[in-house]
Amino acid sequence: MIRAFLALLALLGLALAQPSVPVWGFRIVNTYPHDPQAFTQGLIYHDGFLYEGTGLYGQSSLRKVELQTGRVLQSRSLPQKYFGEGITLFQNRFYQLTWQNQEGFIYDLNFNPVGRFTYQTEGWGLTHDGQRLIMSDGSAQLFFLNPRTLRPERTLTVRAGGQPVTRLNELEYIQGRIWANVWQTSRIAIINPQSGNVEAWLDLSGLVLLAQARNPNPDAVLNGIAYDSQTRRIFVTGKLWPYLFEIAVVSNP
Ligand code: DDQ
Ligand code: CA
Repeated sequence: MIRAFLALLALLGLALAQPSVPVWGFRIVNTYPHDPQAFTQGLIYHDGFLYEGTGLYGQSSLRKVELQTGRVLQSRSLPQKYFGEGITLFQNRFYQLTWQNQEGFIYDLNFNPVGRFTYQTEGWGLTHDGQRLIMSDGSAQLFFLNPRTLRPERTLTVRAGGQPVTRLNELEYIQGRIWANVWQTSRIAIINPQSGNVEAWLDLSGLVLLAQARNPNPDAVLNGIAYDSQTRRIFVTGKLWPYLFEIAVVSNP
């Protein structure tokens, strides 16, 4: 009894010792249409266009999308047995993960297949830091892949206030931080890539409410972060969302 009490006290002390993670808000800068059939699993911005990876068996694709209209300009389907996941563009090659197939696809800028690779975990989100591809698998771990061998060279456990953050999903490397959607939540974790600490939460529940009003499907979760490094624009959307938003972070909401 006393022991349990002491253990509880120790836990409480630990919790209090952890600096709390700030929660940031957002402002909508622009609203664009988004294909409400797109089960968004990967999103990036490159050279004036969005590129999107979509999931679900038989509906998975890699697409080039016009920002202003949401129009799909080009699309390559994955074979029926693959559930498409995160995408990134590294040195003029698109990399696309699959959920439970443990197999990734590589394409050139015109979506011509140029290779495949395998991995040992599930595939969820994908981005890169200019040196390595960074991959999530639904756990609290991030894997840094050598872009030549596509083997993990480093794993990083993501923690917020000392606690592991599981279900890390779609990723984007933005100004030296890894941004990660947390599956089935309205929050993006902003992660220090050295320590794995969540430095801030970005609370997008306002956007989630907007999207849910249009599509109450429980799978229609926040997912998809893209960054235009040239103009420093940040885009977010969700699975089956009718909108894609350009947002600005408000650090004192
Ligand atoms: N993931 O994006 C969290 C990695 C996977 C989401 C799977 C959502 C289930 C949709 C229905 C699956 C039908 C087999
Ligand atoms: Ca992304």
